[in-house]
Amino acid sequence: MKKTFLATLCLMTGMTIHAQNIDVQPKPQQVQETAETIALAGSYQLNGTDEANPYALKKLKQLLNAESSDPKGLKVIIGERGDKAIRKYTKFIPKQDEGYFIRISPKEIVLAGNDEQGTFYAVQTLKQLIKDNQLPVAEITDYPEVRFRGVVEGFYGAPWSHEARLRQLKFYGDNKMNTYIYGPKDDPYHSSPNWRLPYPEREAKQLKELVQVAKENAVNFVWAIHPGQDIKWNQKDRDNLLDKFNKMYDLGVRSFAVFFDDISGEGTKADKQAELLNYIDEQFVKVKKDVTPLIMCPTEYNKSWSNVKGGYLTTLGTKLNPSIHIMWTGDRVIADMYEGDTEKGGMKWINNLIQRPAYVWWNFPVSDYVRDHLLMGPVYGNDLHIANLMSGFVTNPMEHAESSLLAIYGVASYAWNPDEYDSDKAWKDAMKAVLPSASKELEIFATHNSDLGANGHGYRREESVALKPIAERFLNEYLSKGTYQMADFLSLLNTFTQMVEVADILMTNTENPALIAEMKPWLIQHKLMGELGEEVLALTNAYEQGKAEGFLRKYKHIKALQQQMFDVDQTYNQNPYQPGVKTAGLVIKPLIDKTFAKAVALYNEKYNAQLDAKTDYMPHTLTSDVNQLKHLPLRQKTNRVLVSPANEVIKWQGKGSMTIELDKVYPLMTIDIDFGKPEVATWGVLEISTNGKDWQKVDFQQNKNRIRANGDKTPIKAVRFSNSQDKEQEIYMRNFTITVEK
Ligand code: LOG
Repeated sequence: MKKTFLATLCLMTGMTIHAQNIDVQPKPQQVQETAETIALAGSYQLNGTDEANPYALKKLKQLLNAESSDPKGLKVIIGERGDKAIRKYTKFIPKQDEGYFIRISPKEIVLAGNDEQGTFYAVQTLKQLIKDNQLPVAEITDYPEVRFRGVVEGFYGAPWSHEARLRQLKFYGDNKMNTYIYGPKDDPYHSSPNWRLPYPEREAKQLKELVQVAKENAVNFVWAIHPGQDIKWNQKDRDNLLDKFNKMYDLGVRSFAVFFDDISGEGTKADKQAELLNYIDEQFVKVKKDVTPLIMCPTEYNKSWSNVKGGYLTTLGTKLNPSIHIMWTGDRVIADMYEGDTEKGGMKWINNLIQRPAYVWWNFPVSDYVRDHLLMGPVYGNDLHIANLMSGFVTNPMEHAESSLLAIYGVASYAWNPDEYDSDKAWKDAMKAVLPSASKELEIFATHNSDLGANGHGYRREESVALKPIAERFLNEYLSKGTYQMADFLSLLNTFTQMVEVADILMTNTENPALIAEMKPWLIQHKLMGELGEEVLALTNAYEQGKAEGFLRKYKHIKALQQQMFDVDQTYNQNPYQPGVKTAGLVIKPLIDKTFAKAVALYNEKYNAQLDAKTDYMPHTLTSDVNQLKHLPLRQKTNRVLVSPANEVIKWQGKGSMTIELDKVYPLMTIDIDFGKPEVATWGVLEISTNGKDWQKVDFQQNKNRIRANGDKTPIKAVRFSNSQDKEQEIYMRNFTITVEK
């Protein structure tokens, strides 16, 4: 009501108001609109077509369905600063890179970019303005606050498919992201030792296509190389690198990056890295002329891994040519960005050291260290007022390309206009963009699939936010008094039923098959979790009503559901890192498990029974004074206990140790270790203990990187591995498996 009144008032007085009806994502910097709309004419007199950005023009023609110009049609003027057709509007065009000005009036439509990129974005905005064949009479002045916005395909695990990438590039164009950095860790031609080799024909052809499609969507395709693990600091490897870059150049690539993350040894030297980058800058970038400034990812790419006194970052800061961007993941590997200061941390801290604004590599929603989780929650946590402290902001996504689009959309919105960023709105709009036919169902699923669970990096996300207070109240009352409020019971029941419903609806959705295929294991698990919740509530109810038989019936069904969930966990998504399928782990699963345990305890007491209330849990523990080890999850597979592998280099300080304590004493079969290094025997000591207190050293054989100790069925309660010396060791946690007899 109020809105209509205001709008009418505006129309009568010719006054304009801030965006009310216009709903464009990322949110434009300035919108002036009236309540008036114009109907799309069907025929258009196109002006500026000979000078305007051809890709923008192509999109415009598709959008208006106007292949050719009609002198009697509605006047549409398109172009960028300097073009004849839009000269009259120059003073309205914002001076910012990629900025644009749009005017929609009954007389004409003006799409004026500050540069070619800007014109393209003007068309993208126009596309979002069309509703029911109408356009609002309005003016928009817009530009991004962060210069480079996009995605770094930089995770470990299966690289995205060619089809997935094509779809991504279009999505970036639609959402005004201008950067795609290609750097999947598991592409052998990106990393050691094969970075020196050219791509085989098929891959080369696909990359060429990606570069072209990126161009059509106003996205810079940046090809990254990851040579640090085995690079030699000599002319030969310089030539190898430039040969490779030249091959990529021939495929059309005009933007390049060099990554030195997650390496150890010679390759980590700052002065050598800087020399190489400057060499590429001078011998390649500056020579080619049409190549954009280099991007590099340092070895000390986050504060917790950097040793300021060691001088690594300062060396890069002083030696690297000023045009070269330096990437940064924040205070930790997985971290959110904030202003900070030069003393303690944050953007100001790093910028001071590297003498330029950092190029942010945001490690969300990447899930390569929590592969059993799907991260579909909203984008939040980054400061909204630090755009001027960064040169770029790219997100590292999940190996699940479609599912990552929710977060990518949020990042697109954040990086364009951070001051106006609305996390919840961007998240909901993303779901409408990704799965319009079932966005509500997707929202419910995503609400419960946001957190990462306990993990080595300590990064967590909110989950099941609306349900949390209800779950807490229910649990408090039920655990302490065995009672609950009916209203809470009913809202929990409603939530569980909804989980079942949305899982079914999404599983059969055909609108976005790639998305549904990625989500499938989690949808199956989600449905089971909903059913489990329903039945656990029914169990509490049966107890309360004194129905012992009904209780036992529900109990049996619950056990069967738990078994099915375990089977799903053991069957789907069986990667060697964090295999399995976890869902709703932050609020809902603990709620269900604790309620179940309490109901069973009440029953056992009343009927003097001994029903087992165990839900799945990890009975063994890992402790360590090595920071990067202490949060690594354990896994149990029949008769084996394993430490989850980590992707990055682990700095194992002198005298540091790691202990795995089992729930009880078992006969030891073998201990298998792979630290990715051959010389472990010179510093490492392996010990076992029958009681967790007294230790006995065990011998092991080493074959290249693999270590094995035979247990001869010695009874063990705990295993310990220590760095016996004072010197820090750099290792990879590839494998640590204790096999026992069960
Ligand atoms: C890697 C990255 C990986 C991410 C999350 C950077 C700069 N490098 O710990 O490839 O996807 O963390 O696991 C990294 O973040 N290493």
